[in-house]
Amino acid sequence: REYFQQQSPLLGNQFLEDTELLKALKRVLPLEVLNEIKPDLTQFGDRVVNDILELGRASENNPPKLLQLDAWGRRIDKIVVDESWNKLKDIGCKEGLVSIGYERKYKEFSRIYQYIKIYLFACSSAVFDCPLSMTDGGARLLELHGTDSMKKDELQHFITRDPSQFWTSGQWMTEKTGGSDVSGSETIAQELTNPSEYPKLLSTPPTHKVSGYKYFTSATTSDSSMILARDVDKDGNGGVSGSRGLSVYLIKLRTPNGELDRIRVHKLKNKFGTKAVPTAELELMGTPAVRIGPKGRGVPVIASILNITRIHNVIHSVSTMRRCIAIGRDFAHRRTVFGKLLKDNLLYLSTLAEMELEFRAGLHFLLDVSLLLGKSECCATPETDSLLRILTPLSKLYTAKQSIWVSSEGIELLGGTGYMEDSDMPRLFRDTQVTSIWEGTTNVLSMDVWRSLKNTKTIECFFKSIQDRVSNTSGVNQNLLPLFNKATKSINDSIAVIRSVIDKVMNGDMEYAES
Ligand code: MFK
Ligand code: FAD
Repeated sequence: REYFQQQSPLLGNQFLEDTELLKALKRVLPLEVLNEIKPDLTQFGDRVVNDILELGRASENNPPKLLQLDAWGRRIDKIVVDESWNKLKDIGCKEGLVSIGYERKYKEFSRIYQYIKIYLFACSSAVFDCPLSMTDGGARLLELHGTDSMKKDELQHFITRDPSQFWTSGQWMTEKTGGSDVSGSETIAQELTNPSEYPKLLSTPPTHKVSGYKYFTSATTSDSSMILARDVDKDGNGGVSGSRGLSVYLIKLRTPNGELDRIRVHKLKNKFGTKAVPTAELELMGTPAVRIGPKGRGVPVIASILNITRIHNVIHSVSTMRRCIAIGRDFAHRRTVFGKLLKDNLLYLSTLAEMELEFRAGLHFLLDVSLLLGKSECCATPETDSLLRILTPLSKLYTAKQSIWVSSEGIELLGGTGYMEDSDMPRLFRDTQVTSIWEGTTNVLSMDVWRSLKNTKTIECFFKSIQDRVSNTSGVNQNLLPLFNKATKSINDSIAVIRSVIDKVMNGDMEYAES
């Protein structure tokens, strides 16, 4: 007997099929830029559902392993990753997933081009966007705070398109004492008395050695890392307490023969998601390091990474929403229930529509923040910088929460099969669950939004940008104008309420603030 066989949902070219993306790009990019980058986005839209997706699946199915001891009991602490993971690194490099943002061929629009490529890549790549995001952040940190020799050397390794020269970089802040609050960090940096005794692994000879236990270190197969450490004297004493005693240090993880340089990997984390990304608990054991930026300014210096990786987080969240919807929409054309295809079922469509709304909001948010970042790098004004400062944490915290909801719905869209590992939906859900935790939890980012609002200029820019947008009726369907006007009024009313809250708090009415 022949039994019924359900057709599986299929993914087509992820750029060409994404009609909202094309509309949104027309809004934010000059036509000549869009026309120039379209062929590249089109070829990449194909790759992410072919070879890249296959590599991502292979990485996911062969997660990293830690070999702590060799056959003779010698500590080697080797993290073994599947070959597919290394291939994803090469592809990321050759496709310019970091470099496009620094070549700046399209000036302030380059970030949009770069980030849309990563948006296409993220959900097929087993979260290889994680190491790329930290490398991007590291590159920005070096541009802003690196020495001339770092800009000529290490920065070039981060932004090259030559895989044989490409370095990825980590960002090691979190310790057992805290990830949101790094003030209790125990890792110390001691000035070296004998730098010449250390091999020269970076462009600058090491100035310090760092020692301490880092509790979460993602992409631990990276070539280098930026770490927070507390400056102490040569004997390991003294040091300013709290976060004002911390500085940023750059380390090279391995010696030329591939062995970790005075680093012990104690374990690989057993994670809910991001299974292909090696995340370790490790100990720095006097690892040679070079300070970047001023002593004691570690938090604001490393914030230049955070402000980039938080945008990558937005990319990942929005990409997840889009991928779940793409799978669900295709399925709706293939699955029949109660005599008709799901695509003709209004209740099913209304679920998809709610998901689509969150996705579109997130996509436009992402493009606006990417453009602001591009502007702040190429043609900054006080307004762009103020808006970027508040919209970065806001977009990260909002899209993370929404992508968790959308991907949970995504599982249900496919019914029982959606709950099966090989439908891809559980992986998308698990991988996006972390977006509300790493790079600052929702509460911590809310505090960051609040901190940025303490600057009155930021408040003015923020509300003006919203009001400009809601008063612009061009492109609004005439039939929907009354609804649009109603929404505009409600947004303006909300702004008035928020303003009065901010005023009261700024004037010291803390009782009101707490209530
Ligand atoms: C796939 C996509 C993404 C992939 C991700 C890759 C995996 C990586 C995973 C990670 O999670 S890496 C670790 C991420 N860790 C965090 O995000 C830490 C979360 N905690 C915070 O953000 C806290 O708010 C913070 C550590 C910054 C609090 O530290 P402090 O020392 O109590 O901060 P304080 O006193 O508020 O600020 C110190 C200075 O830094 C101030 O400048 P001034 O000294 O000049 O006044 C602040 O203005 C400045 N600052 C803080 N946050 C800033 C900032 N400046 C610019 N931008 C910011 N975001
Ligand atoms: P805590 O800071 O202890 O937070 C616990 C709870 O308290 C949270 O709900 C939080 O929202 C809440 N909270 C904290 N402060 C406040 C406040 N002021 N007001 C209200 N509520 C508050 N870190 C790195 O440095 N490098 C990495 O590569 C890295 N990779 C990671 C990979 C994964 C998969 C994960 C899960 C984490 C990774 N982290 C990494 C760590 C991550 O950044 C931290 O877990 C995160 O910042 C939260 O810190 P915590 O775990 O110490 O939680």
